[in-house]
Amino acid sequence: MIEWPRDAELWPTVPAPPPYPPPMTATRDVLLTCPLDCPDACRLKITIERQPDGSEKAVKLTGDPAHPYTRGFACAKTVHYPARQNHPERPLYPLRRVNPKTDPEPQWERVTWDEALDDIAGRLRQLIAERGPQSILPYHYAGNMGLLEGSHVHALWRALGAAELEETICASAGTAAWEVGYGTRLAVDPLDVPHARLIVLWGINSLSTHSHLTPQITAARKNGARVVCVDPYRNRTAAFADEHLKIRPGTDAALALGVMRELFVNGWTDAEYLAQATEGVDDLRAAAEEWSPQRTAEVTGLTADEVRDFARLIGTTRPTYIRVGYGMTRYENGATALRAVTLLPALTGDWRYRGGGCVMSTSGTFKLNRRRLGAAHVTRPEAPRVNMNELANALDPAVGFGALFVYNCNPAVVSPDSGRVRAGMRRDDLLVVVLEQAMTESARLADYVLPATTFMESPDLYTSYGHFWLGYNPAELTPPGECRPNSWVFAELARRLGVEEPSVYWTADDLMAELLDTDHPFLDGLTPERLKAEGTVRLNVPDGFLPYAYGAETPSGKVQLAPAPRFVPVQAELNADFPLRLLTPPAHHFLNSTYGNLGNLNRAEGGEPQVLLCPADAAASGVQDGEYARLTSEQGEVRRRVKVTDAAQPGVAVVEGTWWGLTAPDGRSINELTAQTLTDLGGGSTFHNTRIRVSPA
Ligand SMILES: Nc1nc2c(c(=O)[nH]1)N[C@H]1C(S)=C(S)[C@@H](COP(=O)(O)OP(=O)(O)OC[C@H]3O[C@@H](n4cnc5c(=O)[nH]c(N)nc54)[C@H](O)[C@@H]3O)O[C@H]1N2
Ligand SMILES: Nc1nc2c(c(=O)[nH]1)N[C@H]1C(S)=C(S)[C@@H](COP(=O)(O)OP(=O)(O)OC[C@H]3O[C@@H](n4cnc5c(=O)[nH]c(N)nc54)[C@H](O)[C@@H]3O)O[C@H]1N2
Ligand code: SF4
Ligand SMILES: [Mo]
Repeated sequence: MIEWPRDAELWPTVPAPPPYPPPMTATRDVLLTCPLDCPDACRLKITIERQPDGSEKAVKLTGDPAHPYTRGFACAKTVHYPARQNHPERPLYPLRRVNPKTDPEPQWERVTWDEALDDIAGRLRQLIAERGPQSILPYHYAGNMGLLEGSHVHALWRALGAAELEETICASAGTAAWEVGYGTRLAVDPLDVPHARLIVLWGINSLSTHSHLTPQITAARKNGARVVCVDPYRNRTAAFADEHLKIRPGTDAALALGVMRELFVNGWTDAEYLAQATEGVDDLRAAAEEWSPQRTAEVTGLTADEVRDFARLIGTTRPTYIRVGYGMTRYENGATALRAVTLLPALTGDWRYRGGGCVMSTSGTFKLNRRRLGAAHVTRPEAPRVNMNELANALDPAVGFGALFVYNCNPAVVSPDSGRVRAGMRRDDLLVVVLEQAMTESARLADYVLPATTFMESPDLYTSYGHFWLGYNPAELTPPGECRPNSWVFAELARRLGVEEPSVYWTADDLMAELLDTDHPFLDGLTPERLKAEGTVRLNVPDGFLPYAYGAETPSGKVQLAPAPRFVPVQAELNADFPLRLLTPPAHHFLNSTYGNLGNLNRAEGGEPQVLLCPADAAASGVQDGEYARLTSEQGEVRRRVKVTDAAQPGVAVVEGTWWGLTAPDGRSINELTAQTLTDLGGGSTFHNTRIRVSPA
């Protein structure tokens, strides 16, 4: 028999059972705006899963079914964002390079944030003292489109008086051209596209690069609309269209002028619109007069009948919706090309019809108070300006930059003449800091790699260049390791450098209050509280918005047709040495160089970059399908596998996508072939201007 002690205190204490472990499968769904440089700015539904150790991880991503424009799907690339976010090589801690940057394989030591920032700040302070703040070159683009992490964080550099980087790599030629004709970049509501009877996709591979326009185009098609694609090669969009005009590269201004002539000759212009809303029609008529269908055909490589039929279609179909991309702008004569094309709806009066007109970007509808965004108000007029397309030149030692600070950008891959860019980054007298989410080839050339957060890990606001919704993202995930938002890194550097400008230290809340502090009717009732509560809010752009029906936001208040755009051929002519024009447009499964480190997306793109050649050019170059070939330009040489296809036209070679050099057979970026040449207006990039020869490898 057991004898129990009478005194309860003598009983053995039973330890409390441990709490039930959280179920391993617990998940929650969150809604966030896609931060990538893409017009669609999708509202995404992201599934976050709690891990056994209590941490959380994004595991699945799709589109928000409730968002009227996103319509429940994400693109073929961003559905894989979780793999990029959880990538095994994602930098999680500050890293300092321990071997020379000229060694092919970088070696790193992990350092604390304090060590890294103290040393970087010390070196910047020394540079400022010895050579002035203008010896610091920040380099950035739109890896993150957030108004805080993408746009506002430049405030530090302006407060310091560092060199002012002109962000020209993508849209500046188009923007400058649009401004001449129309002023601010306003646009037709993408949800009005189903009203269009003719859709022209002109120099845009929209099925790949603007995929949420596709349901709208399909709806228009169901209503009987025709779809025409104008592009030098048969891309996905051309294959989808009812008709493909395989234009010779760099000749769009000629085609637009040829169409205009037919509009004038056949009386397909809208006299009332021209009188009320435009200025300079006589100059445009005179410029168009020279462009008979025959001459237009000779220059553009189309037939005279194709030119006539295209003009008739545009002239007699209301509403016609023209969606231009940046493809035609990436030439020496690119801004003029875009200006010519975008003036077509001013002749036909399409701006007066719902679903008619032309769209390049909706950016101008976001009438935010941008006065102090990026501390623009403290920009110093004496700060040297550097066109980002000329980075290769800027990194020449003679120019005198002592520090390069890269964020939201991957210049070793995406910038023109990238062979020289890489050589410049390797200079041992240049401090290179790369703030990154991925171990990119730019990061591999850094003295310091600093680990950045992603859009799920820090709060931000997002506009769009393809629709009218403003987005707000709270931070939904705790950053892994020691990743930090750009804004945190810059504030910490600013503190160390004694920067007093208050806007440098703004949080997302401060910035939101500032940006929404405006009386513009498009932002009526759009308060920070509402934006935070709803997450995505449509601007108060009126339903059935007709942006240029009565004129434009130009100094005259009218759409400016004069001075008329005039066709000037690309000066870098094809010749016996360089008989082919090389186009390097975006790949379906990458977003610029983002996603280039995901194996499955590389495989979806064919496993390695390929050069498309038509059978005649392959034969003339002595190369065969499936073999490697050398591609040589005035800038450099790369090796690529050949794909012989009639998708390409004679005289045109195509390599889709800015692949990581690491995934190419020779380790080289395609931009080793492209040049720093600038556009006729806006200082833009001219990636498709490149002339090359192809020879057996
Ligand atoms: N899947 C995917 N989507 C993306 C991107 C991506 O990399 N991948 N990038 C994003 C970014 S940053 C941007 S700027 C946009 C760019 O998206 P787009 O504007 O669609 O891309 P572009 O490089 O301008 O090329 C578009 C098309 O123009 C054609 N083109 C080239 N030269 C000419 C010409 O002389 N005349 C005409 N008519 N067409 C020509 C090219 O062959 C190509 O098919 O896409 C965004 N979306
Ligand atoms: N040959 C050729 N070259 C081209 C083009 C072409 O068509 N042909 N297209 C051009 C165009 S249109 C563009 S827009 C440029 C784009 O060039 P980039 O702006 O360099 O775009 P990505 O290659 O996507 O690289 C963006 C980088 O930013 C990083 N990033 C993203 N979010 C953050 C963040 O919050 N913080 C930090 N610190 N980093 C972040 C990503 O990890 C990624 O490595 O490329 C241009 N280059
Ligand atoms: S990359 Fe573009 S299409 Fe893809 S999810 Fe982001 S915004 Fe949408
Ligand atoms: Mo771009």
